[in-house]
Amino acid sequence: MTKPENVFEQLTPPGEGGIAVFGLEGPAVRAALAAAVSSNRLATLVPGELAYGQLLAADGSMLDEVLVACLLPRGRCERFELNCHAGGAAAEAAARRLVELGLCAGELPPEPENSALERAFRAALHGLHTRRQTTALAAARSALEPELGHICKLFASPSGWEPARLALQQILEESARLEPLLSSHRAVLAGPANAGKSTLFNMLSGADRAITSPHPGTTRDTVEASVALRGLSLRLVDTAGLGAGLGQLAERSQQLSREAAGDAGLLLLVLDASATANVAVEAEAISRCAKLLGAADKSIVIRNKIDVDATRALPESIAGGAGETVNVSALTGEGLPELLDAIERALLPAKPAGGAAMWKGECLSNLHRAYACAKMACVENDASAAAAAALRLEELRGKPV
Ligand SMILES: Nc1nc2c(ncn2[C@@H]2O[C@H](COP(=O)(O)OP(=O)(O)O)[C@@H](O)[C@H]2O)c(=O)[nH]1
Ligand SMILES: [Mg+2]
Repeated sequence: MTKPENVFEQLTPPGEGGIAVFGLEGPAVRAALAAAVSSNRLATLVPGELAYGQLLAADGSMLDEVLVACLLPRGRCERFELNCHAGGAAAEAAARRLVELGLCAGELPPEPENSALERAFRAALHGLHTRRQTTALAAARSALEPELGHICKLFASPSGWEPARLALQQILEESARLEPLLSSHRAVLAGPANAGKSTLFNMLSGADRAITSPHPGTTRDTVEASVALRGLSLRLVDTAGLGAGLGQLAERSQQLSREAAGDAGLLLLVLDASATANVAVEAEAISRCAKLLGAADKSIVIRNKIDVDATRALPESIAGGAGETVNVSALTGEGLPELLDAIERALLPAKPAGGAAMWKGECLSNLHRAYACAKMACVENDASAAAAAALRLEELRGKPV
């Protein structure tokens, strides 16, 4: 008997439970669901995402409210789960509708034992926060498997060694581009008191988490929030203003700020660009800011309060520092898109091209080792090195023993 291509199976026991869950697998399952479930998210749903909608009968009447989950594919086949109300009749109606849509009731293929590669990708998915990240990881994963198969074959004859080395090099380069997209970055807002750090923090995190006020020294502790900016995952940190400290508490706050800034993957230095800034009071703060800027790996200087005016030039000690300068108003949102562009450029200097890639861990180390063997094979004309490279790749693709 030939196996039906598009299958569904009720995973929950039949009867009067609260929810019935159907597992669905096959190349035409997404199109079938999109035709019968009223959710425009279905067409682009990626693994790990849910879509809510109504399951509609052929005449357009509503059968049930449902949740569709997109699962990680097994091999090349897409997999979904359809969650609907149980209570017998609803689940039966859903099952009938799935048959009408061309799916066969049957048993889903058993979960295959995962290769090292598959396990690494599944583990990686858990650490991600944004759609851009999961889409990039899924693209890298689906391109990697066939590419490694192709490279393994190249190692079979000496004329294939150099193309194999080049192909591995491309995977490693794409992996390096993918890494900052999938990682979480610590971005620290620092600068003089009253520059607008907390206002900007609230704007970027979309919540009134940090207290803002015209009184310098309002922020004492560092405040943190996880935010997604341009699909990048950031841990955003607001800090107390730097400057001539008033008393022990202020000094301690500022020490925390400096420590936070020292840890930052990205320093966001906020300065008041308007004529309202008290330049004399800020002198000490600016010299502390310049030090932070000098020590920062990556930085952006943010000239804030341009809704008032932007007449104040950057202090010399700051203007000389590395990194981009962006004009914004944390109050009105002016300049925010440009700030997000600058943050994206700083954290993701080269965008992944959507090719085969691997993300961190043992599998990536194995790819590096395979590349080292491939290089040796090419340079030394060493057949045993070529065999070792192919073996490493087979280990990645192979099933556990
Ligand atoms: N006009 C204007 N006022 C701002 C802007 N950003 C912050 N402020 C005001 O400046 C004061 C200090 O802001 P805050 O965020 O507490 O500064 P922080 O000390 O750097 O955290 C508050 O009264 C804010 O409302 C801005 O872009 N434009
Ligand atoms: Mg503050």
